[in-house]
Amino acid sequence: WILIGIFIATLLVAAFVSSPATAGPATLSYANFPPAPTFPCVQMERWKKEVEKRTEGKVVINTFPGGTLLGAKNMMDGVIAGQADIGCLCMAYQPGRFMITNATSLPLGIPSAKAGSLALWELYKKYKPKAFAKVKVLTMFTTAPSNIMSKKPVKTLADIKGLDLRASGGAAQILKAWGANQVGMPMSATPEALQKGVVQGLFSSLEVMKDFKYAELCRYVTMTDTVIYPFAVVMNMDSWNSLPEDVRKVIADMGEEQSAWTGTYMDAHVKESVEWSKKSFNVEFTELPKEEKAKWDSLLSPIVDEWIREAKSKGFPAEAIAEDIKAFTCKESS
Ligand code: 3IO
Repeated sequence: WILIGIFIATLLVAAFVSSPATAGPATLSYANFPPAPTFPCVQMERWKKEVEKRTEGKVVINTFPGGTLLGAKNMMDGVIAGQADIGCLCMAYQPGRFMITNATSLPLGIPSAKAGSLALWELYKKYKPKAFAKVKVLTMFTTAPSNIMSKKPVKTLADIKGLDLRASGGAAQILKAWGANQVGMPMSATPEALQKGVVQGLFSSLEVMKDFKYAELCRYVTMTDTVIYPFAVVMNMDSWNSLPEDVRKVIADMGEEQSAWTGTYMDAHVKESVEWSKKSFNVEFTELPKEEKAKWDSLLSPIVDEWIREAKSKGFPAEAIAEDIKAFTCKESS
């Protein structure tokens, strides 16, 4: 009887230990580099809430905004190494590392964050770039098209010549083509650079006028609506594989929805930020006259050709990538 008792007890313990239902919820850390009120963190909180709800308590997600767990430039490697289970990164901060997805920040005419986000997600699904082989990609999205925010008015190419403006990746290439003195740094380093006068402005999507209070320092906006910044949310492969199958399905099924949600949120939030900047700081918005705009645009035309040459030399199907981005963008904006 004693032996039978021990046998039954052993079975019970084994069942308890191996059953995921009794193991309690999986706890995941999610790292982000900019401050909590900014759009990458707003989408992070939305995703956390939806995943926790849809998995009915099987997952708990602890979010770390503001670079408290991983910073802008070590996000990808930090997630690969398991310092965070999940991380949100701006791919423009490592242009050579993410050749295919960063091609979305060529001047190819992406008109909105919604169209850009879905085109980027489609591009990722089609090419499955090797750059992501070591992680599980949960979603991708883009900012709205970039505009110039500056302490001085910029109305002509002469005004932008030599001006210290901050950007990264594809957007930085565009500033260079316009003759600005382009200064590269992540968005999270920009408030201090603006404050200290290291830069006279920046080139990014306009929701930052409100979310980072840049409108206080940058009283001028020049509308160019040129180029987006692409983002990815990635998960450590072991953390992903350790999740129960039904949880993985919920998360995988959310990839496209989260991309569209973030694009839609971004486009609406840009409008709100523009109105807020006008009302709160009397920010002056400049639309370039047609002839001036034509001059600015003509300086951008070599950029795509140069990228195609470089990407081809590295073995990428460069023309097909550029054509696909245009086609996916058209499809998503119609
Ligand atoms: C961005 C990055 C972090 C928080 C808000 C943001 N809005 C636009 C961006 C794009 C970007 O990464 C950049 O560096 O301009």
